[in-house]
Amino acid sequence: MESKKTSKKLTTSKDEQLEKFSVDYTGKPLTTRQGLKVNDTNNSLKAGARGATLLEDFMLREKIHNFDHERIPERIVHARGSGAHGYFELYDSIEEYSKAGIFTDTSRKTPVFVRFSTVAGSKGSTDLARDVRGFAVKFYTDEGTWDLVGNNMPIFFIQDAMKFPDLIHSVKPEPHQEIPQAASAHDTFYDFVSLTPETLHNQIWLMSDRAIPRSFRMMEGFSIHTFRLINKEGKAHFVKFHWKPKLGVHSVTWDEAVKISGADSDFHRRDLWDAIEAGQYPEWELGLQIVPEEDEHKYDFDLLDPTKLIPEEMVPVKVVGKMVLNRNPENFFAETEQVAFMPGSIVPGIDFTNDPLLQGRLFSYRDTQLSRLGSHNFHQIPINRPVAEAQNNQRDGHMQTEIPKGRTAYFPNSISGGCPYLSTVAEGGFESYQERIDAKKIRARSESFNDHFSQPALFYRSLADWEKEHVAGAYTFELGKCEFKHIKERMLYLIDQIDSDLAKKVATNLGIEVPSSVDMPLNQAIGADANVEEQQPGEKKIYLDESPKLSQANTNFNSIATRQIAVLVADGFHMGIFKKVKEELEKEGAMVKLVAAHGGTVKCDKDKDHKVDAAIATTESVLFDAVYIPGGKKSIETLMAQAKFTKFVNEAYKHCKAIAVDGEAEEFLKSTAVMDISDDDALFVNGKPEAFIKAIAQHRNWKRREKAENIPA
Ligand code: HDD
Repeated sequence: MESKKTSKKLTTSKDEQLEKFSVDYTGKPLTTRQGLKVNDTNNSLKAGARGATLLEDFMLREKIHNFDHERIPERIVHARGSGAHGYFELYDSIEEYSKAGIFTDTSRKTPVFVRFSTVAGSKGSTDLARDVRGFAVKFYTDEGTWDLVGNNMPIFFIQDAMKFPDLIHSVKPEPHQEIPQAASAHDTFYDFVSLTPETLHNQIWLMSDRAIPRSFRMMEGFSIHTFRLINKEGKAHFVKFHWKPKLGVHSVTWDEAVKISGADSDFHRRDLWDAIEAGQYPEWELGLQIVPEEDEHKYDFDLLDPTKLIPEEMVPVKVVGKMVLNRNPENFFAETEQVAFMPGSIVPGIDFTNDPLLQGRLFSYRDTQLSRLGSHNFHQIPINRPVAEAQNNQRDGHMQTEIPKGRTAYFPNSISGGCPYLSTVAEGGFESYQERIDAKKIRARSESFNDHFSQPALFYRSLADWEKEHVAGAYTFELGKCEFKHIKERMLYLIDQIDSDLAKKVATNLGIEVPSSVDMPLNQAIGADANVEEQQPGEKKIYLDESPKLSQANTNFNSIATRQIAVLVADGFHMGIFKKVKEELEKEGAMVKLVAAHGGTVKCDKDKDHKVDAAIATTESVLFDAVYIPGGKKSIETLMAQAKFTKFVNEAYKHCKAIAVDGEAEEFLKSTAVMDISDDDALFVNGKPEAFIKAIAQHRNWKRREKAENIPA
């Protein structure tokens, strides 16, 4: 018999539901799938010890049969992902906007399951690819499941779902050789992008640091689409949803991303898991940008156009609640792999708009689960079960695991007393928003979707200098990987429309000129009979000089919680000051890790053993946020004798991280490539822990970047 598992703290109704399906084999005998006890699972049944294997061997057949079918198709996009359980709490009712229980009942703790992902790579690809990150939240509400399936960037590449297969085919590995994996830096992607100017806004975000987050816990999330909130009176407001991470929005540099991919390609997955195991639960606040229906046409862009954001300076984000992730899945496949998100899952009080990208998504997600999970009964898989009661007359099919009682499976019926019965709107029955529609059936794009340059330009203008440099570097890398000159030129032509300096910089790096005109067969991107002249992007509009909220330079820099601090030590390290530094760092929630010349334990100057977290041979500085080196003559001599410690410090310096040293470690620091110890806000020799902590919270000292850039690490 399988026993129930009770080791984890169950905090929500979904946790309790899942617990009923959890099994724990501790202390149990091995059996076949039929419950038969097994006495040998190492040898097949044979005619003699060396003889042929017998067909009779049902145990062999069962074991191999199961193995043969273990894999399911990975997601066509967002295949690589990591999930966690948690809950959502509302601060104050917003019943004036929405009647949804989740937005009116402050006493609720609504269970959530969240899956973060990259988009292009396969299931086993690196976490640190330059890519958009998926941010999908399943709310198990009392009125049914609501899936908010967003990304970490507030806009999307295309305006119509019809183009999604083309977009994805262009970014996925090229079909003839299946190269490159988890990378947009190749010809087919830029061929498509450069022929499809609507992609430029998301494209420039992809070139920014948002595409290489420090952690899933340090990313924003966005619904992208404008949705509707509906109140009890049936009045609607447009809404865009935002997730704001408590830890701020932070990224790694491209050089780190490349190196992390080798040092720990599970970096983001591990980071999420470890933070939750350590009780450092990641938190986001949910914010709403609300626009009255009357203001639908007030803006210089169309609210239904998913390639446009509403600058927060124009419509502020109203924070309404918070989400906490407090439990890791018990089993990756059962939960994170089998979870099925569908933007079509909504609840009364929330409704769709006519955003043509959203409309197409409403079909795609349900459809894809069938090929991924194999049966339309995928909603019965424990992670996909609603917490709200679910009953209807949809029946049978592969893997039906429920036993519906009774004689009827149709509606209306009298035999079952009309059950399951209908609910009035007042009782919670869902009613679609009664939007007036009076239009011709037409296969076309609205002219109000035409402006493809104003918002990428606003984004670029709003970035700090160091962020702009990163964008130029990213374009250089990505276009540098393209083979076709005409594709690079078409991209440069389009970048030039966004910002001429940026285009010039990238062109110089590529060793080509920014062209003044290019062959742009726009009716490929619009429609064979489209009037291309009319569809040309018009003048760039400046409806805001800058949107500071778009820059990571203006995020939270108030915490070092969960930051990984490497302490470089060898036998004889000085325990005195280190103890104080460690206490101070840990008090602020940082994770202090001893990186030593060898594994096992290392002795301090008090002759005490300290557990080593990582031997230098097994780790890299790119996996840490800051470095501390305590003094101790013998320890420092050992560190200085091993080149990898010097490389560790050089790289931390190159990546503009905080470094603090005490005592004899100053000598070590001077022997590295670190420059101008006195003139750096994030370098400390015999300094105060408080100053070190402040510098770590700043994430990076970008002022150092010019000096650090040329360090050959
Ligand atoms: Fe999508 C998965 C986000 C447009 C079709 N999408 C998927 C996931 C995320 C997004 C986060 C992973 C969910 C998970 O963790 O299981 N997708 C977006 C966003 C979009 C978007 C924010 C635009 C605003 N997607 C989009 C379009 C289509 C799809 C236009 C198709 C017409 N997306 C899919 C899919 C996936 C998917 C093929 C793959 C696996 C799955 O659905 O469950 O159906």
